[in-house]
Amino acid sequence: MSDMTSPTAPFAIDEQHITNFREHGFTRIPGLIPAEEVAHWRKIALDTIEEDGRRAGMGGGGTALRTTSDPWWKHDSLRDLVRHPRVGAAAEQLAGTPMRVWSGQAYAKHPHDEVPTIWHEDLTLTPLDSPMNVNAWVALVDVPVERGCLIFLPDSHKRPEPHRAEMSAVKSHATTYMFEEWPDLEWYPRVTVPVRAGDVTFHQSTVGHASNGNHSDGVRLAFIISYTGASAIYRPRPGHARMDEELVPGEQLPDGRYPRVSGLTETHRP
Ligand SMILES: O=C(O)CCC(=O)C(=O)O
Repeated sequence: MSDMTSPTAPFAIDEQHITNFREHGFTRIPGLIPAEEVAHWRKIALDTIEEDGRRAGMGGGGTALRTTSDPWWKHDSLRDLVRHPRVGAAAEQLAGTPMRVWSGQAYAKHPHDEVPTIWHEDLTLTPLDSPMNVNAWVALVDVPVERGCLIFLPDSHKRPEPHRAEMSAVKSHATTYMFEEWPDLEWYPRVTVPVRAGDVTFHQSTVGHASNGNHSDGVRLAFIISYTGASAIYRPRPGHARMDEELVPGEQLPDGRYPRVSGLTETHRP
């Protein structure tokens, strides 16, 4: 580990991860969550999806993902994972700017649910103006290639602007919109990132990514935490669903529901 890069961070990530993330748009941090914590969160995530499960939308695209119907703040069980200080600190150090939590959700792909997650970038789906948005994909089980780990397009965040497509494009041709918007991306090398339980991958919202279906006998279980800049402005575009009635277009996000990473504390240990 290198020196602390933020006075509020409980630890510091290796410089190599910062370089990977900024150069290529993503990185994998092995073992960020210890095994006993992973077991605790795995049970909570599975139970919560079981109680409140629905099929994930992904802007109209086909996907086998199951997630919770309600946002994370309505699930006491998920709140501490969304506010995980070490994952937040890593996201902030990678981004190199103060960040806050935007969302967090458990996602399961059940055994032999073989529908892939479409090629997409997250920015188009995000109703925020922020110079940086980061997704942390927390592996709660081992996810080898055949279980549907993430596949990234390295360097795709460096493509020419505009980086955001219209939501109407995602809704009308979800499975092909990304390569129609940015045809060069279809010919970029693709990097498949198998992960062990407790590993976390981080990617920028402008990076193209997808995942295959689950061709294995075990569930693929992950918790995805989305972070945005601490000064992000809520700016929904046509086609964005309204998730939170309290948000005011054109204004910053309230600290209570969307906590700043600098305010996250270690309260959740099992
Ligand atoms: O888990 C998946 O298949 C997709 C995840 C994803 O799109 C993301 O983390 O941004």
